[in-house]
Amino acid sequence: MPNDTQSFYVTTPIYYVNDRPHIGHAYTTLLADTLARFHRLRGDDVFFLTGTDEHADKVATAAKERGKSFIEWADINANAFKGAFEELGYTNDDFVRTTEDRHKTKVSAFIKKLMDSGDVYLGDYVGWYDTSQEEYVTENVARENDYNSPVTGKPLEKRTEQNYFFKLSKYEDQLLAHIDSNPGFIRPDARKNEVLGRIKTGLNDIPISRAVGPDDDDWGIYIPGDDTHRVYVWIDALFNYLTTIDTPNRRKHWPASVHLIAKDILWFHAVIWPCLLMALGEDLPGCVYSHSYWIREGRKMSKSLGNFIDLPTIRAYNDAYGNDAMRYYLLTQGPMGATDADFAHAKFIETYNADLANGIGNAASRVANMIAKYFDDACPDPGEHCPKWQESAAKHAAEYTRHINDCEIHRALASATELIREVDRYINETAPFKLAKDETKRTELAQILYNCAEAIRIAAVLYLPALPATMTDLLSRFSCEINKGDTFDSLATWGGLKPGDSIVKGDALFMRADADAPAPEPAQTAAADS
Ligand code: ME8
Repeated sequence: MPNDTQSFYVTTPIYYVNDRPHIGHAYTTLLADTLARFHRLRGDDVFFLTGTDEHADKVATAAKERGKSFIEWADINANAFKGAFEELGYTNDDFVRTTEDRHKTKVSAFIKKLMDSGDVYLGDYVGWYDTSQEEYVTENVARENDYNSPVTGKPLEKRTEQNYFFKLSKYEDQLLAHIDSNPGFIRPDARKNEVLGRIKTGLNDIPISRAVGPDDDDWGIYIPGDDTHRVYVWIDALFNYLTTIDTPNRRKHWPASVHLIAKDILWFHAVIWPCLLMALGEDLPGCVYSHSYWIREGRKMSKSLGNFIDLPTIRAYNDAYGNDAMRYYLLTQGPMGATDADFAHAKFIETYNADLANGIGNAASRVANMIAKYFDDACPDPGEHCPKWQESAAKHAAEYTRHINDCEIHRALASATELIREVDRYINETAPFKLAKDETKRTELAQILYNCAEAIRIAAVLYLPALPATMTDLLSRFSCEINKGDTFDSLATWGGLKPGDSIVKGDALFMRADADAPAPEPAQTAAADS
């Protein structure tokens, strides 16, 4: 590893196990996977964590509805998430379940520490509880929404509880100062402004426990020294980011570099979690990146509409167009900024054809074909390297790196796509297929085809974290095997291709897709256990 090796710790939300994974879960985990792959390639010491959040009321309710015990249902769905992420090729280093002892014992220890320091105290709480979201909403929010959930529209419940409270109010100034002096802490800016607006209306202390009811099963994490209260599921869940790496070998990864989440859970991550960390004397994460929502063909995805893009649908797309094609669509067209993104089949095909089949796929095959034909499958000798191309490739690689460091993966990929467009324009302008007819133009032809091949090789390096299978294939066809010790920077530097290196044509990386073909349908399988 290079000397400037840095720790890179990326997390996803841990997902509720009341139901199966869908595209939203896959999407956030894919973003994390892409960042993790990039940082591994950069030579960083990467830790990528995902997992499941299991002690929620809605998990217990879903289990009861199916006549299963809480843990039976949690096991089924946690395995479904684990299996899905494996199938989709995500490279998480660990998968945490909040029902595991390694998590539970550490949550108790952290809560104990907060009780000892006086940051957690016992008091009374009366409020409006949103059971569908497992959270209390403020009186204002309840009133504005006619006492229905602002997210799902389901009726709110008035609850009075004796609770353990966390002194959130105590950390308001410290949090504001942190947000102010770390402009990249909450991203994108639109989300930061929302959070700031809400903090400025004042932070109240928050309940962090729930009374244990007479019929409750034995699940959750008890408040230390009080088995009549359990740790509120949200507090239990947030701690996963710390409990999983709170071991002698993994502690070096704290603080997390990036917590990837969607807008629904921003407040917990951008306000409550940092304040808990401040109370514990822990460093704060580098960034909370909150993306927006996938919707489907213009409509919100919901259980009642039954229109979730579920794993079988993702699998159908992967089977029809390849895993990388689906990754590319999600990564480039997904809801990275502050607006929702529509999953539309027509858009999938358009993006696939424009950037993959007619983009890097076509450029690579055109150039490999010409090298095969005019230079016997061997990389031609450019003589001197072309400063203009060197500069352009370096500029695109630098832009790519800057965007990916800001978690703007869609923008980073656009830099790679732009490099390929430049190759296309260059081929059209210089028309190497015409020069090939003139023996006196051999040197020029060699230079042009070298520049094309080398620019394509570098674009493939930039695409690699997003399109691992196809770009590994393309790079090996262009004599660029990735060996131990290679880093993103060395691989993306001009001059990697050497005269004489073999260039293999191979089959099309991305077959052109028929725009009129219907959307792939999931295979009919026996009803899942749900
Ligand atoms: O909130 N579009 O779990 P959850 C994009 N357990 N992303 C989506 C999405 C959509 N339509 N729907 C869901 C929880 N997601 C808690 C988190 S973390 C300490 C505890 C993704 O199963 C997105 O990442 O409801 C969102 O934040 C997450 O799934 C919510 O998953």
